[in-house]
Amino acid sequence: MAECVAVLTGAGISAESGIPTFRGQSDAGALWRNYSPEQLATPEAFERDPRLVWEWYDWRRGCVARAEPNAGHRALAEFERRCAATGRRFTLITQNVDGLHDRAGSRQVVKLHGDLWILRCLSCGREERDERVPLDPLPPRCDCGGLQRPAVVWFGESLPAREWACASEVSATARMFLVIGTSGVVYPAAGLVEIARQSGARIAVVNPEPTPLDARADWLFRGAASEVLARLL
Ligand code: BJW
Ligand code: ZN
Repeated sequence: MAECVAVLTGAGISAESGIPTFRGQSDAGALWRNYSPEQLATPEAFERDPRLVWEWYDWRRGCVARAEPNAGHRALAEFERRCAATGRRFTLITQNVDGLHDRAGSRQVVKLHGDLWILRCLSCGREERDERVPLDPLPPRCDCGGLQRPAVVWFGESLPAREWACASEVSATARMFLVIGTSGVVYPAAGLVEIARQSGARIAVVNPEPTPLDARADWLFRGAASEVLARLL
């Protein structure tokens, strides 16, 4: 079977594109209007105040629309091309919803937490891609009149079944598992590292800060994703 390389990315890989992380070094950096992600990224918050939650997403969509993929995203796309050229299987598992891996040219991208640019109707379930920035009106509505939500995964919600199955399978078969720019505190995504390790993968962690996943690492690269990945390439 082809040698398999898997990568798990988090918000840190997009930090150098100017997109705020969820749990910044200083708490203030991760807050939006004094709300933490744990207060906004929940179905309960959306039920309580859909407009408030949508204002947060609309602001983030604006940040992402103005951003460009950085050298870290591009290095992973190049890594994928090199794996393809040498007969290795490469899968990029991301917790990010910003779409910057796609824009950098990555092909095999498994989006565990959904997509910021897709809206899902709460009444008829229809999903549509909508790249307008800003969205008007807020909250947006489907053609059927139903309230739309961002097609992302909030706390307490299950991850999309197909993506989760693919990510677990890839993690269990990887020889090499790279963990880049994630605080490693959100499950089940963080648990993929343990799945990979128990299946015999060598683990490399890339992060300027310590994380709970460091204890599982065979190699620890303390630094920004763009610099470390450029060196690794
Ligand atoms: C750089 C850098 C640079 C900076 N270069 N690096 C087991 C134990 C405890 C709790 C649970 C558990 N299992 C499940 C749970 C509950 C919960 C959970 O994990 N809670 C914990 C937080 C306590 N999980 C869930 O609810 C999940 N669902 C689930 O389990 O379903 C089953 C179930 C159903 C019903 C009941 C119970 C269970 C769903 C989780 C969904 C997470 N959703 C979000 C929002 C997505 C949409 C959106 O974007 O708005 O996903 S929350 C947010 O956190 C987002 C991220 O993908 C996710 C992870 O964050 P990430 O990417 O790691 O970012 P940061 O900011 O935390 O870290 C950035 C890192 O980058 C830092 O380390 C920096 O140092 C680093 N960095 N610059 C490299 N230049
Ligand atoms: Zn609808």
